[in-house]
Amino acid sequence: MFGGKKKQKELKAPEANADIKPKVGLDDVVIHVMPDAFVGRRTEFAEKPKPLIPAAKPIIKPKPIPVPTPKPVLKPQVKKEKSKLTLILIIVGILIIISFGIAGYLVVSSLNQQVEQEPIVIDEVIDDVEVVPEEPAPGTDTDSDGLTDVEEKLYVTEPRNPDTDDDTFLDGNEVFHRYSPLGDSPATLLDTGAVELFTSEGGEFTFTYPSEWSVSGSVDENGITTEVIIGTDTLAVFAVNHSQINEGDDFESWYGRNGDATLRFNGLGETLTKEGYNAFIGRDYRVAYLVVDSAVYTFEYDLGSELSIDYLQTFQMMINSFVVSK
Ligand SMILES: [Ca+2]
Ligand SMILES: [Ca+2]
Ligand SMILES: [Ca+2]
Repeated sequence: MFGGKKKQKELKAPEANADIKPKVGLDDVVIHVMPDAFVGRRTEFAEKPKPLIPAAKPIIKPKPIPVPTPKPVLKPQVKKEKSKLTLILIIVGILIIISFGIAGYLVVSSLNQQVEQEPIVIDEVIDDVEVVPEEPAPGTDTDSDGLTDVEEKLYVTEPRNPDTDDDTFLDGNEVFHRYSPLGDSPATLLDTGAVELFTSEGGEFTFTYPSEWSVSGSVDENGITTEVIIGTDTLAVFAVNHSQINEGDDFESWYGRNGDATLRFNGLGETLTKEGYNAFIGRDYRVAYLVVDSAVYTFEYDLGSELSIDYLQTFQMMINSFVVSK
């Protein structure tokens, strides 16, 4: 088949060559020369006629208004600030809760401690009261005349007048010396009736004591009064004991055997009574040892359970009034 077409092309080749134009020779060239009138003149072009309808200005596409994209930083800042604020609020809230918790714990624990400690404190106070007894104190002397308010009743003197009879001698001083604090007549305390005279069973000794008080003496098998007890209008008690110093002994040796074991002999005060007897004053002025020859008369002011020392001046009065009858 292909062989047949090749033969046809070969047959048409001479016809195609007949259409080829012949080569151009010099005779066929036309040379255009510029006329002299136009040589050196500038080329001018006629102005382009303006179009009747102005060309529509190209529509300027409005530039897209740049929408300011929100700064991405702001939102995070707000978020951050918000988150910071939230964090702070959370922290503050936690702190408040913790504070309330601690405060509540402290209150509860303190209440518990109070509840637990109160009985202990009370026990301690009770123990202290039991362990440390209250020390006795001098009785009240309102007018400072040497007599307590309680003693002023015994001698019918004025508790708010230091010199009831206005004789320049204080009430207490007059009782101490056994004078009447109520005036010149009667002159002595015994005469006023405020005190009475006690005489021992065998008449060995006498002394005065407040009339309102009670007195009782004990006598040994020889009929000698060995002890006198004076009861007061309080729980306090006065006592007078009579004892003998052994032959060859003195009062110091007697005191070593019979005296106050808690007070040495050198700790005793020494004085003379108004009747001229040697008196050794013991502890707190509430013990006195009157030494008369070989006899020792011990005066003792026993407070009992009283905490007010109300009769110290009366105690002195009794000692000063003591007389040994030979
Ligand atoms: Ca007084
Ligand atoms: Ca008085
Ligand atoms: Ca007086």
